[in-house]
Amino acid sequence: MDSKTYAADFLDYVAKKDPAQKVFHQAVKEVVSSLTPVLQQHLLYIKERILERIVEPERTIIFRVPWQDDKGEIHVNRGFRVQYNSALGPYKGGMRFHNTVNQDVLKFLGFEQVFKNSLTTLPLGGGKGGSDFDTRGKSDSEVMRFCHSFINELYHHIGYHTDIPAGDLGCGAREIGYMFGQYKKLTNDFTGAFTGKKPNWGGSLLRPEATGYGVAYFAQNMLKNKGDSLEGKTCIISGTGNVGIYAMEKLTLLGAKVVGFMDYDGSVYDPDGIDAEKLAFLKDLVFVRRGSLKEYGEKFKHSHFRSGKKTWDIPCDLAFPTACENELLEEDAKTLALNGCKGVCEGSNMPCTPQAIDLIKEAKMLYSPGKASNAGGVAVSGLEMTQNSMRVYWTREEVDQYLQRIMTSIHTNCLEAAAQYGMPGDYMAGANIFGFKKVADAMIDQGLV
Ligand code: 2IT
Repeated sequence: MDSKTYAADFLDYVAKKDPAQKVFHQAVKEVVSSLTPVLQQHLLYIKERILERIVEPERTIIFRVPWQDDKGEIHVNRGFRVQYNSALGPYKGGMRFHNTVNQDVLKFLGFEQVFKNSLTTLPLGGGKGGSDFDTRGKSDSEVMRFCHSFINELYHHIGYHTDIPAGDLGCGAREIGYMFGQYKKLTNDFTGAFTGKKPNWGGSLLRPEATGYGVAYFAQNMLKNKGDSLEGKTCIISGTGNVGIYAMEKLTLLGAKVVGFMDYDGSVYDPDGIDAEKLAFLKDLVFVRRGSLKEYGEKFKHSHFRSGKKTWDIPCDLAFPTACENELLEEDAKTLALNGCKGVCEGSNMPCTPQAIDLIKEAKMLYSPGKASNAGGVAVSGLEMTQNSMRVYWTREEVDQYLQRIMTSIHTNCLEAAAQYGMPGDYMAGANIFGFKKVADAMIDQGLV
């Protein structure tokens, strides 16, 4: 069978099966586009119908989440957990609490997670969950009541050897704490059934920093492979959440100069670059006071806030999208290319649109897909599980060493897989191929289940 025709027919089949799930289709297409040479060489994957099996979550749980606000009003949200693939280990992946959450978004995120987790080299299956509940504007007690209600149903379906949720957009240590508390109450069992816990009751040091640090390590590896380094490189970043802020911190520590970043309201251009003092201010502004970046622009000389503007027109050597899916469009990629940008390293999941990716590749920029360069977060979640199993705590330095080693392995594995299948230097192809093969082979070993 011709693998190109098979892949095209397969994408048609996926689109017809769930016509409304557009972001999910985008994620599937991105993976399958890299797999033609793999399918050609390993017809067993076609015979075993691995693609048809791998796009279907093993199980999806959808449930009612009723909760009361501080005034006593009753609200109903929808809860989800997509238990995507357990060929390599228990389902593992974050929870997104945001009003844009629906089954389409969680299937895309869960699908990505399967390959990302495979890339980490750790024994992790893939899953994702969440709710259309928006944590923004809610009090702590409202968030607690919501999280408890959410777990009143979900506790039946998760567990230390089954499915281990963590955070994602709108779900941080506070939400993990409330969910863990209720899980423990209902099961009477103190186990590492969640990651992203606070370090004083089972969390791993460096988990909050891990995704952002990992992105910086991955960029460092990409440049090193070209005989270059981060030293003196100007960088721009998009989101100013956990991923963005800690990417800025590590990039700065590694000698780069972060000159632009943004939030929902606009972006900051700081030609002098961020430093330790400015980062401390930013962390307090974003994590503690939840204020606007406007304050940064007013406080630091030479920097200014650009209301309503994205960050991508700020000239840079490297760009790091770290906010959400489809945040970097074709026209943004064009601007980056015109400004001489040398690489785009994804910190969020699927931030570049397919058209933007084509343009980035045509312009011969380095490009790393999120499932490779943002895998540091879930990798340290895996290390949190290991520490919980052993009932030990590792130091920051120990976790950081593991993280660096894992990011280097992911980088090497991507390059080797891409070269092996005739696409040298293509990190996207390499990530998809390496991630896919490991899961596919395990599925074949385990039979039709
Ligand atoms: O997208 C991701 O990799 C995450 N939200 C983290 C998942 C995890 O289990 O730590």
